[in-house]
Amino acid sequence: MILPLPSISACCAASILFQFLLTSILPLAQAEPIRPNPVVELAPRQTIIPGGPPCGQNNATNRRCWKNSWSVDTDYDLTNPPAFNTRNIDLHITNVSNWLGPDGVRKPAMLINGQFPGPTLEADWGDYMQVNVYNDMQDNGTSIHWHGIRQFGESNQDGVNGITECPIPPGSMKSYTFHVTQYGTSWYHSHYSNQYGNGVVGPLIVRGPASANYDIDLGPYMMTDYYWQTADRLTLKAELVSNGAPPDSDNVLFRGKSVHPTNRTQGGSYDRLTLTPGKKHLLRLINASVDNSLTITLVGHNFTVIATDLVPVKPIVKSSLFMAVGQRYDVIIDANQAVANYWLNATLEAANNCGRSRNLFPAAIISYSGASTTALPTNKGNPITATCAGETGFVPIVTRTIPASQFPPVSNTSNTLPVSLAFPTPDPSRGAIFEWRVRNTPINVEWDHPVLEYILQGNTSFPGSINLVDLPAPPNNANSTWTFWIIQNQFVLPHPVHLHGHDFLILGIGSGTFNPSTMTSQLNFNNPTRRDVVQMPGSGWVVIAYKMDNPGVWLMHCHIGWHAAGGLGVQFLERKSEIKGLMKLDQMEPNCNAWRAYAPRSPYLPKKDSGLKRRMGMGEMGMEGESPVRRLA
Ligand SMILES: *[C@@H]1O[C@H](CO)[C@@H](O)[C@H](O)[C@H]1NC(C)=O
Ligand SMILES: *[C@@H]1O[C@H](CO)[C@@H](O)[C@H](O)[C@H]1NC(C)=O
Ligand SMILES: *[C@@H]1O[C@H](CO)[C@@H](O)[C@H](O)[C@H]1NC(C)=O
Ligand SMILES: *[C@@H]1O[C@H](CO)[C@@H](O)[C@H](O)[C@H]1NC(C)=O
Ligand SMILES: *[C@@H]1O[C@H](CO)[C@@H](O)[C@H](O)[C@H]1NC(C)=O
Ligand SMILES: *[C@@H]1O[C@H](CO)[C@@H](O)[C@H](O)[C@H]1NC(C)=O
Ligand SMILES: *[C@@H]1O[C@H](CO)[C@@H](O)[C@H](O)[C@H]1NC(C)=O
Ligand SMILES: *[C@@H]1O[C@H](CO)[C@@H](O)[C@H](O)[C@H]1NC(C)=O
Ligand SMILES: *[C@@H]1O[C@H](CO)[C@@H](O)[C@H](O)[C@H]1NC(C)=O
Ligand SMILES: *[C@@H]1O[C@H](CO)[C@@H](O)[C@H](O)[C@H]1NC(C)=O
Ligand SMILES: [Cu+2]
Repeated sequence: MILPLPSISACCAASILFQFLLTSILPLAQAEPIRPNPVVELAPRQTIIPGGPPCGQNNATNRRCWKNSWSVDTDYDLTNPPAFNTRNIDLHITNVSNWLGPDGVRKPAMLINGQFPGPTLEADWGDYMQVNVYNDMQDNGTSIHWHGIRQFGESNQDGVNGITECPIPPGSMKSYTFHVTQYGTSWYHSHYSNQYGNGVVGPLIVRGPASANYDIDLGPYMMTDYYWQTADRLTLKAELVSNGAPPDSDNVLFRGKSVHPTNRTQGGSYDRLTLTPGKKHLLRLINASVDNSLTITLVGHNFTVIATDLVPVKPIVKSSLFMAVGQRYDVIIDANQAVANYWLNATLEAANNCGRSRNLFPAAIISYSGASTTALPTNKGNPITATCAGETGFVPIVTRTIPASQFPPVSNTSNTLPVSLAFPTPDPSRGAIFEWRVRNTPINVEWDHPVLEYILQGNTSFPGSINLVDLPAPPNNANSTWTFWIIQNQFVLPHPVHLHGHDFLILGIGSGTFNPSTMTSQLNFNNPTRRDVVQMPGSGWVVIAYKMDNPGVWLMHCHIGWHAAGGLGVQFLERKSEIKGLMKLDQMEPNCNAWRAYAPRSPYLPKKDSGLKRRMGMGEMGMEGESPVRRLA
């Protein structure tokens, strides 16, 4: 099971041969582990001279610097430290039917290495990661996405089943190998339907420079909504129009912990994070929710934001922070108050427009070292009124400015992506369902025929149902061409929109309908907020732009699990003629073949070939007595 380190190119010819022998000798029907090889050769290792010129060591008073030559000012899209290390990690995904959750309630769960959240993946800026994902479940495929990782030239490592790969079938293993060309805080999660809502999720942090000094890196601080029923069952409830709003979460967890929402004696405990008095602490906030957006406050303290998703920004002080699903903030907390315990509160918007929880006061404890380690904070703080509006006004350190003249001509509507809601009844026995559409299409990807396999086969007959936008090649393949998208929300609910493979510039956000012929002056082309998730307002619009410099296929979707499962996604095929030359697409074939051999044996597959892809009969007899809904979330 142990692979040789994929360190430098010399290793790889032998290991490709080994791979070939392995996959050709072993019958796929036995679902033997599939082990694709590293795809991109590593740059030579660089010697680090401690304290050497020109920037200096990264230390508490010099966080802007990194490894002598690199700093927070380095344009990471153009250059980043060569691979100093290869990070090898094994992730085993299991299905546990009677798991004792952190709040004292037993429930079915899917865990990574036996834990929830999964282990924190850690790397240094520029490292090469090799993550071996073992599917140790009986009845689901899986597919792990490294949220926010640019996957530059490595689209086939993005981990999106039906787009960049086939799902990994039960009993198989897949090695993901990729570079981390940016630094900061992110997370990884399953992209197999709503599997991440069952627990297949964990933090991913990449150490690098920072735009402000801090003393202590406290690591990831993941907050997530939490449900006692499985995501598979909840997805079926959430889709039904007759059920109204999606299910309330049973709890909100902080670093995987919380008290029981209604009965403190039943179990569970508040998460406690310790601060050192007088020191500045880096905390990496992650909203890994399925549905609930949270506004975070810390009694008696402010947050100094230094990064939005993976983009370092000029430090900005906030007394509260709204976090949409999938968003991250690196913040510095100054422990300059009295030694005591303080509440960290998450407040949800009251009208249920961005989620609701049975836990009415989700909270964790921030405890100064020296304070009681058991007492609860005494100061309840002042309640805030939370909204569903995203934070704005951040200024990225590495600037991006677009010539306004590049913005598509007025009256050009081909760059508009209307997002709408429909209520079809594809299956009369269940009634009307919520169907989310982009460009009037609910995305429905083909697990057994991912887009990159179309590219491998030279097949451009993409079905309309996969909602693929084949972007025209930029003139002369220039890396500096921007593509612009007006995302127009035709319904009252906001959506956190996430793009793979790129950080986008948020040129503007507003209410009502964006009219390009009269409203272009409202857009900011001069280094606006840049990130990989934007909160699009209900009945409003957002205009984004990204640079067409990353050949591959990139999903853009709502990060609310129920909405993505209900079709809210579109995918961009970028510079398709260059993809085959950049990555070894044939490496996906053993896994795809194993998946195609497995699928007919699954009690839940294949799905009925309607818009919903639901299979009746046998599929209804699973753990939750339900069947799959849609292939992508
Ligand atoms: C941090 O690094 C800077 C620049 O290399 C150096 O001048 C300073 O003395 C270092 N500080 C500490 C506390 O080591
Ligand atoms: C709270 O939980 C305890 C321990 O499980 C149980 O004995 C008690 O009946 C519960 N109280 C309520 C009001 O449900
Ligand atoms: C996470 O995002 C969801 C959806 O946007 C939101 O409802 C929830 O309040 C967020 N959670 C936090 C802790 O910010
Ligand atoms: C938090 O920020 C506000 C507004 O900038 C300021 O008035 C307040 O003093 C700050 N609080 C702390 C504890 O630094
Ligand atoms: C913070 O959470 C605690 C515990 O749930 C609660 O008592 C307090 O009222 C909350 N404070 C705010 C400002 O939400
Ligand atoms: C809209 O813009 C695209 C590219 O930006 C261009 O190919 C197309 O011809 C334009 N259409 C109209 C109607 O101007
Ligand atoms: C191309 O893909 C389409 C849709 O999956 C399929 O029907 C067709 O047979 C494929 N063509 C070739 C030449 O493989
Ligand atoms: C675009 O960037 C790639 C990768 O850095 C480089 O190989 C290529 O030459 C660039 N293309 C142009 C036209 O500059
Ligand atoms: C999880 O375990 C239950 C009970 O053993 C089983 O019914 C279900 O099919 C399993 N699910 C997966 C994804 O393996
Ligand atoms: C995954 O397994 C669960 C049972 O654990 C089942 O309800 C669900 O339908 C399965 N999903 C797929 C797409 O196989
Ligand atoms: Cu949504």
